[in-house]
Amino acid sequence: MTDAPIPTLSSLAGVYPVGRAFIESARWQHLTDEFAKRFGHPATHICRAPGRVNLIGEHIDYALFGVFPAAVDRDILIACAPRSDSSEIRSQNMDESNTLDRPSPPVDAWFLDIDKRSLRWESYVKAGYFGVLNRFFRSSGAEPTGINMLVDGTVPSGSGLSSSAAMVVASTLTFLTMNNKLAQLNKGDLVHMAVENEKRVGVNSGGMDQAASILSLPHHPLYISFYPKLAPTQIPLISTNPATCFVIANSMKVSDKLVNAKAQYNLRVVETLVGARIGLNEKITFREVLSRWSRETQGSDTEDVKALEIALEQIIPEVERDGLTLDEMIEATGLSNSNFNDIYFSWVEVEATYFQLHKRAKHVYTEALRVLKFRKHSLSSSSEDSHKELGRLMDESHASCRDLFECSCPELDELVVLAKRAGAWGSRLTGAGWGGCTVSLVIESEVPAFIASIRRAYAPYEALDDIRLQDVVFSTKPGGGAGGEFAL
Ligand code: NG1
Ligand code: MG
Repeated sequence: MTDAPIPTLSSLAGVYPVGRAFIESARWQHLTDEFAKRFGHPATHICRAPGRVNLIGEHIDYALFGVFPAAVDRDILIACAPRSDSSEIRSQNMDESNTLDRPSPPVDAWFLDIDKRSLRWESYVKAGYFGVLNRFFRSSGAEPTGINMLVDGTVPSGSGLSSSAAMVVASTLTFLTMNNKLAQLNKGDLVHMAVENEKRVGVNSGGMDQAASILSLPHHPLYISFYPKLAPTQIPLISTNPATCFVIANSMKVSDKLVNAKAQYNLRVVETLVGARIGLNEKITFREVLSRWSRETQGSDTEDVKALEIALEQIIPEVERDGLTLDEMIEATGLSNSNFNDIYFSWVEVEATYFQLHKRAKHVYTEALRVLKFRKHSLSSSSEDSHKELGRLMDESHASCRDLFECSCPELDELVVLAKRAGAWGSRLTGAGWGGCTVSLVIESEVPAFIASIRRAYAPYEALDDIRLQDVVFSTKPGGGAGGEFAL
């Protein structure tokens, strides 16, 4: 794995003085025109951050195992300019139904009222603002600049393509740029900041989405490991014969992670953390368990296919396979009720009758193994056998998400079956699940037939016209991260 120095943020080309020749797309032009119309003066910058599709490695970033996402070309753009008259923030959205045009609360209140119970775009803007205020203004007493901003997004929300991370990254970049703080950070700092910022909105996520949105390069999926520290490796796409691409299909079931976090995402974070400590009696993640185990048995800390294969036999916690009640789970950890509550429930709300430590652990280790195999095959060859193997790993990943991690839903399962029937090498849910999108590996020349076949068979697509259909099923190749393709 390369561990190259991370470039400074000032070289980050996601932040562009408006008027530069490369801002040529109609959308960018329309956004800047609209900004001038609404605020009565031109925008000075546009900050851009893309969504991402996760190719494989689901729900293992917060267990600190490596994942394999790629940025997509759908993104969030924020046109912005400083205000000369006050330190107010005014933020509007090109989508009129999404307008928030209220002054921000006074900065000294240190309270940017984020409503954690509903999915609202401005919460992510506020989360970005909070992080920048906290880091640069809280103790210095300096006054942040007022900002007008206009947001335009093409990443569908609640679809597993990380519109939330794109929004947090774009907003964090906006506040950094407007306050002249970019040069003080590098891209790694920005990833960490965006991860912390997004947690303020109420989901205790790992770092995959923000890292993919910031660190991706065009034509390169990203292998990201999180242990012992964040380490991105951009994997060049090899040209394959036949040429393949990824097709994203939106199930049109919105996955409302904030509303359901207690019984879904945050619950899984707790189950995987508690599962990791069984038998060890300390707060630890599954990746660290592997590390300790491999040091003890093999003399060094390895995360490779062999180590994971052996680990699978030996370190999945032996706990009740049908799940544990809360009391049983606490007993299995050896902690007192109050210690358990302090460590695992003080920062998160969860709700469950049974906690499934065994199934979740099995998913995490098998998925981590699949990521390593996927990485190996995506690098090694362009043969048809390789495609088959990548597809098979994607299929297995979906089955594991469905049966062991229980983060799928009937709509996603149906789309996966239809994709396989339509000829995909492999197909799986992408992102947190419980709704949102699938991703399928498809031969490029077969994409139109593939999409037509899914359209005929998937009932929610029946009523869609051609234009609307392109919004919900489309092929994609790995795109550039927050501005990376426009290097200055
Ligand atoms: P989505 O829901 O697709 O944004 C979430 C987490 C990721 C990762 C995936 C599951 C956030 C911001 N992101 O992604 O970190 O854990 O689920 O693999 O919550
Ligand atoms: Mg998200």
